[in-house]
Amino acid sequence: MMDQGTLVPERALLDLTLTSAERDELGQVAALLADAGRRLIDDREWLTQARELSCRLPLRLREAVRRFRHDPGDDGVMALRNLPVGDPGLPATPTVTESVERTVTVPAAVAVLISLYLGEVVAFRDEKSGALVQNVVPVPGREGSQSNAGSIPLELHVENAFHAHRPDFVGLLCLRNDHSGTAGTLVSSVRRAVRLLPQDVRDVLFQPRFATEPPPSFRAASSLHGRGTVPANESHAVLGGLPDDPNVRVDFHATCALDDTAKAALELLRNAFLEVAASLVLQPGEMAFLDNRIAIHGRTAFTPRYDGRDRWLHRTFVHLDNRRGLAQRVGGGPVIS
Ligand SMILES: O=C(O)CCC(=O)C(=O)O
Ligand SMILES: [Fe+2]
Repeated sequence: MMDQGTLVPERALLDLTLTSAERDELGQVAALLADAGRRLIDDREWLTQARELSCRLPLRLREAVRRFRHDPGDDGVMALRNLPVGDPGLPATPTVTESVERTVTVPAAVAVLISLYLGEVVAFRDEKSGALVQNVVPVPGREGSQSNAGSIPLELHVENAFHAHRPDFVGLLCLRNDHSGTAGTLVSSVRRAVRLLPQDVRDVLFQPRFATEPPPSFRAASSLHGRGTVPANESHAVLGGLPDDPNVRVDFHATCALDDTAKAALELLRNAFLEVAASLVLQPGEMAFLDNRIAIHGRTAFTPRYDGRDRWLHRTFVHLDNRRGLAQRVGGGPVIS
């Protein structure tokens, strides 16, 4: 596995550390939005205002986002640093399951503003109650879960790989890291991994010889509501598009191969991803965007203390196309059913 140092030189173009003047500029726009009439984040009028205000982000930030949207680089990751987020002033890290951020805060406004400059924020009705800003926090009793509530290593996955309208990008904004400051989002990219695979293995991965289950969060939600909301588990290919620069659709916890040859190919793909993976250790005030078509992600293990100061990320999902999956959007809005 590469260490973080290996990642740095090649990443220079896609990463941005705000100057203190830019941090203040962004803080002012976020504060304006956080004060906007005490609305809820999921309120359509608030989102409209957030979309307008996203055009007032610092110029270099807009340039970085535009560059990343055009070409997410070999890693499919953009890291933004020195955002106006972090202690002092944060409440205790939430500890409840399905935690989301409904009321407008400066960190939530920062996450939404940047996400809305990248594209359209979306969420899934059956995951974390369809909230547009979700909390990634360790939950007591869920340590061993293969979800973002856990604290054991989380398997590499494309976000919501089972879903036809899975996000194009995932945003992760760090409010607090774990106590040791070492918990990392493991990131890897198909652009790097595919180069390690022989042609016959790639050929198998390009064929519909795989199926992917919904994650535990979706399953819980659908049984809760007694709805058949989860799309049929159709067989699909793991790689798609251009042979030498494919998109990827896999979750190494939830995707299974439908025959032995496919199983062997999937294992080789996992090994290739692990070989080129890097741990992106987000510290408070840092936000990563992952291109969910190219990059896959997981998380290293950490030890939660449940003392109000545990690791806390805000998560957003972004689509590039506001008409994608429109027929499945609740009231034509950002929540996908
Ligand atoms: O905790 C992390 O760094 C990532 C967790 C994750 O996969 C997610 O929230 O989608
Ligand atoms: Fe994830």
